[in-house]
Amino acid sequence: MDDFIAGLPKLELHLHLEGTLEPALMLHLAERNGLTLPWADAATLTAAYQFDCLQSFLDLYYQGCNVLRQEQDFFDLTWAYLERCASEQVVHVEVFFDPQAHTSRGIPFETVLAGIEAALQQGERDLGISFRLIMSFLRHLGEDAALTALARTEPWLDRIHGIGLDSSELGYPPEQFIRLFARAKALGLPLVAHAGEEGPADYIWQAIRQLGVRRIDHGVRCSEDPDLLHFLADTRLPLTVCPLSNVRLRVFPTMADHTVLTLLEQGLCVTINSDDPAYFGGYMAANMHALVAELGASREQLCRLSLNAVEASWLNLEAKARLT
Ligand code: ES4
Ligand code: ZN
Repeated sequence: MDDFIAGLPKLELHLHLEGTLEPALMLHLAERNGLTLPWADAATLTAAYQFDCLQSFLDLYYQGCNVLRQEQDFFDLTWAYLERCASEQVVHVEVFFDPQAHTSRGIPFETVLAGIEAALQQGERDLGISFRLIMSFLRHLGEDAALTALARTEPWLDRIHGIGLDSSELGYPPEQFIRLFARAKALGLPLVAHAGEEGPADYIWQAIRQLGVRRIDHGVRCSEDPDLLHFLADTRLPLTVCPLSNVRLRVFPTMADHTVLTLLEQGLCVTINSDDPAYFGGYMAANMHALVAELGASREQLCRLSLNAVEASWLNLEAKARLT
């Protein structure tokens, strides 16, 4: 099974680049930028990765972002992730970045975009990994801040392939972001949103009906609403599920409780993704290994999960055909 997982072509559709910041790189960038972190070494930092909910993780995630200052930092972050992808046979990635987590600290948007994009282009050229780049908005900062951020990035939007919505979910339902998503749609951008991770099934409905998303990030709480399950099975509107993330953030008590294979067997277009792998204990292959070890996932199910990711991706038809 190890060889099977290693060789299976994979696509990653739910990944926060800032969540790939490994402890060693965080410490290295802190030193390079003359910053002092509260953690002396990688072991101490890793020991701090004990989360009891989404917010406890986000507090650390935004602290980690603080070491990202120069274009080279964003390049190094993205390049390290792509090298990891190449080593795991990940052939296509659709990745998020959180511009507001950087512009709010005085880092220019151009700096962030230039570093990330240069690494993605080098990855396509030298590693053969195709990509899409999704600009995500932080729901805890509210819709007006997101609209301002979107307006400021309009000069660069031809280099952005989609719009997402992430950060603290409870108390920030999708219906608070209707104007933001209408504006992004008018600009011609594909839309996705995190929904139904900690929030209820109704947040998934809101994202679909009121924001017009073409994919839901997480979405695992759809199991609580039979009508929604039927809708997702009928329409094949994809869910980008992140098993290790869900267990680390206690969306499910243990991996044995995870419902992703049930959703797969119910005919939903579910995919496997790593979310914030530096914080949650593993990249794509580790997520697949966990499904095999704890849920008894078969080779055929892993193949179907990869094929779902091809279907759910924003690749053109010709590229999809090459992967199937
Ligand atoms: C995130 Cl796991 C998760 N959920 C919501 N927002 C996020 N940003 C980074 N990781
Ligand atoms: Zn996420």
